[in-house]
Amino acid sequence: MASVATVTRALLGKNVLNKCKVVSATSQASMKFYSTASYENIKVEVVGSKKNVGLIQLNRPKALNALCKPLFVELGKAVNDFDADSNIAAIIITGNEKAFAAGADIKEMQNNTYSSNTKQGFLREWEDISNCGKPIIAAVNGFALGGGCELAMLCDIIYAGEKAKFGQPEINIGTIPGAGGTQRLPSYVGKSKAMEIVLTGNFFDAHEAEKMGLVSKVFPVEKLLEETIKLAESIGTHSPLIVKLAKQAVNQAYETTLKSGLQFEKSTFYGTFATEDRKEGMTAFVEKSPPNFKNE
Ligand code: CO8
Repeated sequence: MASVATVTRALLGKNVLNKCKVVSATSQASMKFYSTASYENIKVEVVGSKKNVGLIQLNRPKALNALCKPLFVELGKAVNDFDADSNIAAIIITGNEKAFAAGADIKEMQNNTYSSNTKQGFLREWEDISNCGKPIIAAVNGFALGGGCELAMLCDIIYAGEKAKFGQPEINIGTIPGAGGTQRLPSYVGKSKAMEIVLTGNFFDAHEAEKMGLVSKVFPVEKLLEETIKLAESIGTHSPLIVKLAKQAVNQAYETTLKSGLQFEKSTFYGTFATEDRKEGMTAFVEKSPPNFKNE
């Protein structure tokens, strides 16, 4: 299956990424974090014309990117590193054309017990993803099943290739979704759809996912990464501080009651008036000039 480098090289070859130059992970001292060499289950690159987009590709193609613990430990580290890097505006998580991720690794968890899951906090590394302050975009081609669908839902925006297949098939293997499939899915697609998906284990395609509101946009398979990088770059034109606050505020809509969510939103909105970037943004608008945000 094509690697990130292969995909981006192919795109560059077609001249479609001429504004989204791929930066070698080791080409700049400031990017020493992102040497892929230290990872076995993911690949990490910095992309975009401003080198401000962190790209993480899940890389267990033979297992359809099944989410084993070592993969999740690496993914959590890569997300944390990008979150801590002030050069990075947004993060993309992707897979390959056949699979975003076909779920938690069934072979790894086959012999787990209730007691071992509880004692070890099975897959607690997943929390690293939801704790990230920067926007994370899932670029989903191929299967996003079980934990793969839940990983996509942990991200802030989902873009999909037209052959993507989503589903929560845990019911087929005698379990239930364990990382948000019973909680996030209903709030994104409504109770009846979520019940149907969770109780049947049936897959649904990218266009259905878009119709339900799970996915923002669907693209031809080969355009997906390019379009996702463009989206990340567009977010990257805004104040990182305000982007972070906006992300927190939208998340409140899903993580709290409407009343306290609206209160949180109002106080965050008021709070933006204590920032230089809010002042700059409104002044620039009134003066009809481009804003020069300082992350202050
Ligand atoms: N885990 C481990 N290995 C997998 C997984 C998986 N989830 N999915 C695929 N593989 C492996 C296959 O075993 C196979 O390996 P091998 O070549 O060694 O036999 C290889 O990937 C290729 O798979 P297939 O031959 O099956 O490929 P097909 O194209 O025929 O089928 C499917 C593709 C339909 C995706 C099929 O592989 C499938 O049904 N996979 C399982 C999907 C699934 O049930 N996912 C849900 C898993 S449970 C889960 O995710 C719970 C999450 C809970 C999180 C809790 C957090 C606290």
